[in-house]
Amino acid sequence: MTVMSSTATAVHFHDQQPPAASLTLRDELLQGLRATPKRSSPKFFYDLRGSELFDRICVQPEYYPTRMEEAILRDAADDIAHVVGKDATLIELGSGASRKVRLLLEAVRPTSYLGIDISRDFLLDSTRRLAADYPWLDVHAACADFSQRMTMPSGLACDHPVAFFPGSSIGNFAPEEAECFLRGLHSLLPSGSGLLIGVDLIKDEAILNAAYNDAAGVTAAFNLNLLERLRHEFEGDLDPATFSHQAFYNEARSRIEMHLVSDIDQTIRVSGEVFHFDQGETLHTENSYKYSVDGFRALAARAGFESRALWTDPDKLFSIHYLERA
Ligand code: AVJ
Repeated sequence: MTVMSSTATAVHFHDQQPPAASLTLRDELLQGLRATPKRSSPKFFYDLRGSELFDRICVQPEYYPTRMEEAILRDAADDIAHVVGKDATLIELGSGASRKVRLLLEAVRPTSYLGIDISRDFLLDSTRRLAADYPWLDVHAACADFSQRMTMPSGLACDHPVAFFPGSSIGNFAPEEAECFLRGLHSLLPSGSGLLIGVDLIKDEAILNAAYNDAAGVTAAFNLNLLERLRHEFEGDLDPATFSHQAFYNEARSRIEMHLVSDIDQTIRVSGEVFHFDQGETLHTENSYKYSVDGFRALAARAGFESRALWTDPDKLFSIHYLERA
């Protein structure tokens, strides 16, 4: 299916996802709520409102990852173009607003771009704008859950695929899951393909804690929006005002943990099922793992990706790796 935007620029759209609130998503959600401790996959954050709130997180002064990664991409664009090479197909995993890739397009000049995201409306909107702004670029959009098994959409020229996975989204996976995810990419991509990946670095705890507890409360709103989504999309019967945002660095596991804490002892209902929260009990909503440069290289190597280049900012807050599929 090809969807025309108002500026009549074509985006080739590939719907690879069952409709929102499908049985599998609902089952996954309920499974997490039944577990001890209660948990929810971070992908549930990203409804339209959640994606908008995430975009606002990215411009909060305490949230350094986006600013640092963009600065690195801007500074290193020509170097990146050099290692990526000519006639690439850039495949962005979790493309969101497709803003970061803009920093690379003029330098890298790929033949085509494929944005993959779970938030359908957000994806369509941002890839349409990209197609309008870069008329020379063949733009594709696939609505899919890239944490599940994926297939390459048909009609996309793919002589030199380069996956682009910015934002340290890899940090949402536990290290063993990250390795498994990279193995999946390894089997999807031919030998010689590239992987340009942003990875947040281990650093002073105070900087990490501040980044996930911004003074304007945007990260809190993002976390709490999950409860609104439960209400509207999954027949949730609960009062979001009875939960609080919690985020802290777990040093032993090199990860930020986000939780929704129940302020009271209560029973809620989701999709007709009853869940009890003790006062202070949490729903664990996200992990964001941090790596050292060598730690991430070792993980990638175990999945069959060899380190080709690395860029960081002067304070070593954030890193961008270029890896080649062996
Ligand atoms: C998109 C997973 C990289 O872990 O920093 C930001 C998500 N959560 N603030 C991160 C997030 C709270 C973000 N990632």
